[in-house]
Amino acid sequence: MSISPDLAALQHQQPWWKEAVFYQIYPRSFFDSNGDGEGDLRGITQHLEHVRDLGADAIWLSPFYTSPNKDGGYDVANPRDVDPRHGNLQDARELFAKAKALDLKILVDIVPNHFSDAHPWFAQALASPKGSSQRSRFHFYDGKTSTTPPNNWISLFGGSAWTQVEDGQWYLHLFDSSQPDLNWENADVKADFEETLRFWLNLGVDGFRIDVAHGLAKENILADHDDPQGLSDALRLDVEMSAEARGKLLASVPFFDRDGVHEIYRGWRKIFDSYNRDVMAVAEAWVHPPERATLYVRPDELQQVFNFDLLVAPFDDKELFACVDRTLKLIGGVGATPTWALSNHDTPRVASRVGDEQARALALFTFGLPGSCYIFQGQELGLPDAELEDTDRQDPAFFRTNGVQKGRDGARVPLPWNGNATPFGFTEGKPWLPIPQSWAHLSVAAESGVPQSSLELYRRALQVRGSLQSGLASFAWTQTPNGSGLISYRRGDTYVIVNTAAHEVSVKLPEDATVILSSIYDLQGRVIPAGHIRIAAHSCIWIR
Ligand SMILES: [Ca+2]
Repeated sequence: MSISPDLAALQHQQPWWKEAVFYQIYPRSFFDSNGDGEGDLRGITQHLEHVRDLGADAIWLSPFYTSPNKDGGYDVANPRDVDPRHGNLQDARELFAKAKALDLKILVDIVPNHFSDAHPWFAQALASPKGSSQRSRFHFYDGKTSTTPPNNWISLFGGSAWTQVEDGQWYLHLFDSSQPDLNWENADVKADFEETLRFWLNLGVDGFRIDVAHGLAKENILADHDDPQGLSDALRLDVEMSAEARGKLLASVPFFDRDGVHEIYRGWRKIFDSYNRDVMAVAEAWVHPPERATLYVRPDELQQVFNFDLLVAPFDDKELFACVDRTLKLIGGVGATPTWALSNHDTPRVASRVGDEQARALALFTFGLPGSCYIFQGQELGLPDAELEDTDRQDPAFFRTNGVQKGRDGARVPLPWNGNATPFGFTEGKPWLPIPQSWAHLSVAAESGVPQSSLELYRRALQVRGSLQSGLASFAWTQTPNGSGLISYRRGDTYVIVNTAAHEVSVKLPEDATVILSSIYDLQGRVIPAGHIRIAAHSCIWIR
């Protein structure tokens, strides 16, 4: 793909992350190098060419830090070391060196809302008296009575958000009881995270994905909420609820998106800017109303904030248009970079949520948009959520709700690499979650070189996407919802048209338009001389 000199100059000027494609690696499920059934850093190093060949610009590594792994590594016991199940610091250095050699930038996860109860600080807090500085690193309080916690908040993984310790005090955990929330008003907490940021930056990473970035500051911590279960449900994407009910509840969260979080990120930004390269961070921030997302990407704060709208949006012209248009106006309106994600490790996979054809169309639709795209490992293969037996499940959300919430394991099943029989080359041992035998045709090897495959569609699309990187200015809607199921936009000289209807729709095109990408393979490369094309149901095309 040739790039005009002007465009090349523009790309040179703008920071690398502005229109980057980030590939999210869930280390436990990427590739197992030593046969113990769990993915590891060496496995990532060995197979990083897969990410380069896909056409991604950066990797985001979900946590690989020392952890009892009760919440998929998001329960960190030492944020400045590698868990033995994933390898060691030397393996991390080798992985970072390999990424640099492949010209891939590196984001690592930072988990500032809580530590694991296996972090030395928590043992120190338990061993210290009420009111001690060791306890003040977490949220320890006396209960309302000797048997009633300080308030009625519910953990996002179910059950009370409080657990009582031996001397009668209670500690707050918005997630699992093994994940005590940190008290960000404590100076030790602030200093420790600054040390962690520097530690990884000094090892060469290019930035961070900030877990629960909206959760660090808590308000009214000793007051009850008037609908704690509703609030807890509203905060989970896998619990169905009307948008109206969800919005109403989310407007009253006392522990998320409080104004106090922003001072923390202004401090972090100063650290990022003290490095002589474009260090960036993306916030996982669930906020309401959506306008509040823009606060995280003010010029002296973070560079990106995840936009989760597409993780829940139905495959519908009006909904997609509304979601994209709102994001472009909101985020673009403050001069920040929009982000687009269809799947991640916390939500149902897009192919299961909207269907295979629709997922491919959605991918093409979003890859043309201005901003950054995040791809969750396996999304490029079109993987669905795996069906799991309850006996195989590992997500604490499943256990804390007695199985009411099935949890997120279905999206976390290891990648199928090659061969005809499960576990498809992922491991020489027994994978930590079983890989369905029905995935034989979805492995990297099975899809490579097969033009109709999801993998080859992603590879082609990301290659073509590179020629579009010209910022927000070049974007314009060319078809807004009109009842046909079609919506389309122009990006520079390229038109992206998606048909959300369950039947084909005829569209008039400029004379001699060429289909440069199609989510349904048989249109690929076709020149449309007569000016009309029939766009298949649930499909997306790029034309030029
Ligand atoms: Ca391993």
